[in-house]
Amino acid sequence: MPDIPSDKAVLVTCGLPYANGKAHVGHLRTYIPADVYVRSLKKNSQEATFVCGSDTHGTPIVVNAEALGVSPKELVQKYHAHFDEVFRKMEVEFDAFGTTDDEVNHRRTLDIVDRLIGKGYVYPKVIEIAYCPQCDRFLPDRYVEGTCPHCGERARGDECDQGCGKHLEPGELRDPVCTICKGPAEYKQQEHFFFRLSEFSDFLLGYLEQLGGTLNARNYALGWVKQELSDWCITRNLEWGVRFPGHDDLVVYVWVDAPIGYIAFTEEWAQASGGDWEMFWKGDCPIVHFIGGDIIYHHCIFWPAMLKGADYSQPSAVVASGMLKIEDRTFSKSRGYVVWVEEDYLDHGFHPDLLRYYLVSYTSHTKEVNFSWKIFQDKINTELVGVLGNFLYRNLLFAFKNFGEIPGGDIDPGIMEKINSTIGEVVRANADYEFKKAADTAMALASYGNSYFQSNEPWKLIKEDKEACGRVIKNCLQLSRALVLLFEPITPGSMEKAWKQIGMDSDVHTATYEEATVPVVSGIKLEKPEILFTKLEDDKIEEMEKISSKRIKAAIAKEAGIKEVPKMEFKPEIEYDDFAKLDIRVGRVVTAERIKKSKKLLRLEVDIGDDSPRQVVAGLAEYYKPEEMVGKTVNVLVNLKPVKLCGVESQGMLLAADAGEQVSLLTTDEKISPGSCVR
Ligand code: B3M
Ligand code: ZN
Repeated sequence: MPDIPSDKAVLVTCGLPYANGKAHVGHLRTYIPADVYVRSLKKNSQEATFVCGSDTHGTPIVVNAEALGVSPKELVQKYHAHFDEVFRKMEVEFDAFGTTDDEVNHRRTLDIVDRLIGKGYVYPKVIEIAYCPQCDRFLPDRYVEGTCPHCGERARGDECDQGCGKHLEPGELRDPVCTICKGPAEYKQQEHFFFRLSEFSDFLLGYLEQLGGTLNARNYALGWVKQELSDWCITRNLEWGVRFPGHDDLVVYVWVDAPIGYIAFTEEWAQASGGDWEMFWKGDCPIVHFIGGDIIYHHCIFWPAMLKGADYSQPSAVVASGMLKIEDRTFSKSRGYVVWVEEDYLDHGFHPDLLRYYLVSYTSHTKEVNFSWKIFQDKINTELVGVLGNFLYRNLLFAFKNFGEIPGGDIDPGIMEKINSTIGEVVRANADYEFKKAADTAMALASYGNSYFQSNEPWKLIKEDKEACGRVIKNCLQLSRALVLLFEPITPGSMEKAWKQIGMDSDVHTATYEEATVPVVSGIKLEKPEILFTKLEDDKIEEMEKISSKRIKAAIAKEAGIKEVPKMEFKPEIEYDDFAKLDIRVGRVVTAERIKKSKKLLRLEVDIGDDSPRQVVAGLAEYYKPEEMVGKTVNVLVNLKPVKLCGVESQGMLLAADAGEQVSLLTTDEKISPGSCVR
């Protein structure tokens, strides 16, 4: 049973991207299905408004801006423009894409906070706030790290991101450390303001029971509400953000003004379009939030309680997507398991429709998508190219070549019935947020089209009975029309082309499903069709896999503190005899000291199993302290002609691995006596 009435205008939102970094495929895991959902609502003649915007406040942005030496305003403007452009390129069409730093959002946030204060839902409380004596500053959220009090894992000030995922209140974190100077932090008392979330348990229990959307959201939230709900601290010591009323040293916590952005962006849409924002936020028109599965608590507990407390309407449905894996590994920017939308996808010439189709049809919306270039290639080539593209191209090309226009004849009632039943199934699947099922159902109609074309053998019929052949092709064109309308929500750009190819000059993006069963008009001229989806070749995919594995290698090296080796040409081949001339021995460093006039050189005495230690000068002073060298097992080329370096004679050469900025001594993997030969 769809949880959204089909006779009311719907407001659809997407979780706001942090304006703090580039768009990656993980972001699209939520945005593409939401865009497909809005397009399919409109296709089903339902009014839908789609708003989103950049989340511009909060400590991650302030910390990042400080690190980059720019203002938070500059940082968020850069990434807001970036997301706006990426969404356009990926055909995600919002009716408004604002920022939470827009004046409208400041105003709306103050209205809501003032209402909550006025109704006694906000109270002051002196709490322990992490403070850094070295930096002489308070440490909200991402400015402090430590141990999670619930699970003992490393955690950030406001969430245990490495462990149990719980939201952490200020002061909860154990062993606080300042993330700026890495020094130990302490807790200092300070007055902050709390929202009485605990007073909304009964309301939330009733609200969640009737909440629409995906079960993962409702059940996760119900689980929380059935436990003890604690009040939320809704203020932070930051300069950047929405000022807390009457306190110039405090701003509201980012999870207060971020969701209020949904309302502000609806207002911005209304201002621009003459629409009515209050029919959603003060009225009974449904609101559907699309979010990532990691922010259910905020959207199903904190946000509806805040709206209820401030006498605003609450969301009708929360649709929480599964997360994304890259090549079966957990998505991780720091470990290189990331695919950037622009530099890894669009900049390599991939059409947005391919990724849209992959993300929507890979698995059920609440399950995890694994992005793998090989699977991507296979899915596109088998389904978009092999089934949909193949049917559209072959029947249009046959019609163009043999008739030049839409032929005469009747549409079989069976074909119309097939189209109608398919559309009914697709509408129901989308209403249940089952976008994979909707895509597969539409693709099944394309397979039906291929079998219909194949079984009627128009290439023979054209020779025997051109009229009968024309009827078959007209039915294929009717199926094509339905398919273009069914796939417009998923692959809008390609279907815009296909709509013209079947002789339509109207706008496919505003056409509705009803038009799928309006008979195609005989006599309409057809142009030579172009291929809509081209096969992804192996060498292209191998090129993308190389980019991914190079990034992962670099990330692993970086995480292990190993510098990447600059590309160095290999030397020409030698004979074994050339190598045999080298006399390399194991040595143990006996003494080590810096050479006065040099920044780079160390003077060493190395025991190489000879009567007395050998004096060796080594360019290691930038990588090893003298005291670190004493006792080390090293490898020494002992038959190199002696040479004077900075006036000190070197009677041999230490062997070390050189990776540009990093140098590491060659040693042996177990104790072995000095003088042992290296072969
Ligand atoms: N900016 C992004 C996240 O935590 C956060 C969402 C806000 S939605 C109001 O996924
Ligand atoms: Zn500090």
